[in-house]
This record gives sequence, structure tokens and C-alpha cells, in this order.
Amino acid sequence: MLNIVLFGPPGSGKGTQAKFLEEKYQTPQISTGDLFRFNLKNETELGALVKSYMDKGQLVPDEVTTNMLVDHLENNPNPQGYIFDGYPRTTSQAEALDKILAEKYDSEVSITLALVVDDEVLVERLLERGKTSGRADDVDEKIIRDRITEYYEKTAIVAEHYKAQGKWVEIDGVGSIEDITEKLNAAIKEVL
Ligand code: B4P
Repeated sequence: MLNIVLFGPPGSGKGTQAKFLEEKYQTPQISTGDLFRFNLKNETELGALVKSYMDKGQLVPDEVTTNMLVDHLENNPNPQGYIFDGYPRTTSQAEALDKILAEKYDSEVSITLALVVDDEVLVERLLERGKTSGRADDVDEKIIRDRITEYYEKTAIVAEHYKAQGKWVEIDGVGSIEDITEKLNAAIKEVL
């Protein structure tokens, strides 16, 4: 299995790049953000539960997020692997992912690709996306900055988990989308 973790702050290009990688490696993108938004849109019980967190730019509790991921994996089997986009976002999620991959698939994370982008560029990109995305968390600069703060407080530390495993690769996430895809492909080539 090729299991890629796409890592980075909100607006760093995880979702954008996942779209290109899933086609090339036949590994479907799993975006926990998209899965939550699907539940919000369809007004499911899970959607009602996560709305208040997402609207404020806070992380959804680990247990809720991990249970949703496990359900999605079970309903979307792909022996070739997956692209995890936006999961894990805490050390507890990273430990859960290791356990899920080991116990259910006798597998592991192949590589973590961390997109590095300056905070002010992130704010600019997300405000721009907010003009058309219809996403409540993209229109208000305070909420965008709260999401970035949440990233530094809870998510950035996940780097240590993957560095300890020798699976951490940083990629400059500023530049043309094609150039960044190329850099990601070069890093993936090393683990194929
Ligand atoms: P996500 O949906 O993951 O939100 P995101 O971080 O904003 O998306 P992404 O980073 O993929 O966007 P992209 O850069 O591609 O999460 C939303 C919320 O869901 C979270 O705040 C949280 O509440 C909840 N959640 C999700 N996962 C969770 C978890 N594991 N645990 C707990 N809670 C969780 O795109 C940004 C913009 O930049 C786009 O407009 C794009 O066109 C542009 N862009 C991309 N690359 C560019 C480039 N190279 N140059 C210029 N612009 C670029």
C-alpha cells in the first residue's frame, strides 16, 4: 500500500495537491474536512455535532474524527492505499492512524509530505477562496487566523511523530501548483 499523509496549515494546498496525486497513484484522497462538510450539507447527526467546532475554526474532537475516518475506510476499500488530506491533525490522531493501518491493513504511513507556507499567504489564499467557496470558515479573517492558531497549538507538533519515524518531508508550498506537484512526486518516488 502507498499511504500518503498530506500535512500543512489551513490553505497550504493539501486539498489542491491531493486531487493530482490521487489520479497518478490510484490512491483516493480522504479529506476529513470534505467528509465533515458533506455531513453538514446533508444535515446528518454528525453534521450537527461538528458544526459549532468548524464554524469557529476549531478542531473537531479526536474520537469523532477518527470514528468517521474508520467508517469511511471500511466503506471505501482500496488495496493500493490512500491519500490522507487533513488527517492526522493531532498526535492522538497520528497514533490512531498508525494503529488502524497496522491492525486492519498490516500496513503503515509511507510518507508525510508537509507543505510549508507563510501565514500571511495562507490568510490571503483563504480569503480569496471565501469569495466563492460558500465556506463559513473562509470568509471571516478572525476565524481564518483562529484556524492557523489552532494549527500551531495542536497540529504542528505532529511533525515530531513522523520525524521520529523518518517519514517527514517538507515541501515549499509557495509557487505554481504544477511546480509543487512535481516536488511532491519527486519525494514520493523515493518511497515507491
Ligand atoms: P479542511 O477542509 O482540511 O480545510 P483546509 O485546511 O482549509 O483545506 P486545505 O488546506 O486542503 O485547502 P487548500 O490549501 O487546498 O478543514 C476544515 C475544518 O474541518 C477544520 O478547521 C476543522 O474544524 C475540521 N477538521 C478537518 N479535519 C480534521 C481533523 N483531522 N481533526 C479535527 N478537525 C478536523 O486550498 C486553499 C486555497 O489555496 C484554495 O483556494 C486553493 O486554490 C489555493 N491554493 C492552493 N495551492 C496554491 C498555490 N500553490 N498557489 C496559490 N494558491 C493556492
